[in-house]
Amino acid sequence: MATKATTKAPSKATAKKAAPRKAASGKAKANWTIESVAAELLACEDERREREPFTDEWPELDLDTGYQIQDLNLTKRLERGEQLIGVKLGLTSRAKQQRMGVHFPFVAWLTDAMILPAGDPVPQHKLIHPRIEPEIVFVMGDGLAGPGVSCAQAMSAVESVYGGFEIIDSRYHNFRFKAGDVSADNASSGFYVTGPIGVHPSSIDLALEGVLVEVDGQIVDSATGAAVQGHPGEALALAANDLARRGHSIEPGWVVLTGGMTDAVFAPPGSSVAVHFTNLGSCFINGGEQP
Ligand code: 0L1
Ligand code: MG
Repeated sequence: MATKATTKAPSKATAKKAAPRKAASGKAKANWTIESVAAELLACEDERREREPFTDEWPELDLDTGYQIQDLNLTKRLERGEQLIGVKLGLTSRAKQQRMGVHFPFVAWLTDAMILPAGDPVPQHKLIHPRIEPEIVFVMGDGLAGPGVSCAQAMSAVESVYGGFEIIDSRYHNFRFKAGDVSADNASSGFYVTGPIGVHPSSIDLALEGVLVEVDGQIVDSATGAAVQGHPGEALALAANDLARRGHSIEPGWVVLTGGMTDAVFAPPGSSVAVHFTNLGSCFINGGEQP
């Protein structure tokens, strides 16, 4: 499928300045801007430091302003040598939406710094409070450019499908955030692991693909692919259409994480987590060591 939009790091010139904000009491609060929130979020990530959500002080920080912050930090990630390799969706399942209190899906960036080789432990020394969630992962054969992309069109651009998991890590205390906070925070990005079996999309019914989540030998959650927007291909179409609104498209070769199928589980040092898919194999991870 032809790619209509280009994928480029967004220009800083597009970033709006935020007006000074006042608390309900009328007292002026911190004067956050797109630039200062972006810098603070990257600093929190680099320093393994959590903070309270910006919307406590900047209630107008909405999804689209969060996207501008996310885009600015993508530019900074690329400037420091990371490669853009794809996108990830957040909150595509009801389980995740209910748990996080944000009731619509959104899109964030994946760079090569977020790849964790299968078999590595949770890199606790780089993370604040990691949680693990199972995901259906696509590798794109063709590009995909919205608007108006359907699930069937999206699936025809997929080269292979994997099971896998994401290690999310919010920069917000207790994962407490609103839509603007979490989109700014690149949808709590941390790391992801791709499972051992890749299949052509025509050879699997993804809506029926099951997953069991095991923590320390106990099955704690389960879902099927239908938990993700009815079909993970719907999430892929949603990503293409949402990115088109932002002037971007999905590129051939990109990885797309379609969103946590279940609520995420904690992965503290010493724990062990596995996700078992019906047809896409199992992935295991050790919680690693206290940093
Ligand atoms: O911290 C979060 O749960 C927000 C990111 C959601 C990621 C996902 O749904 O896959
Ligand atoms: Mg996820």
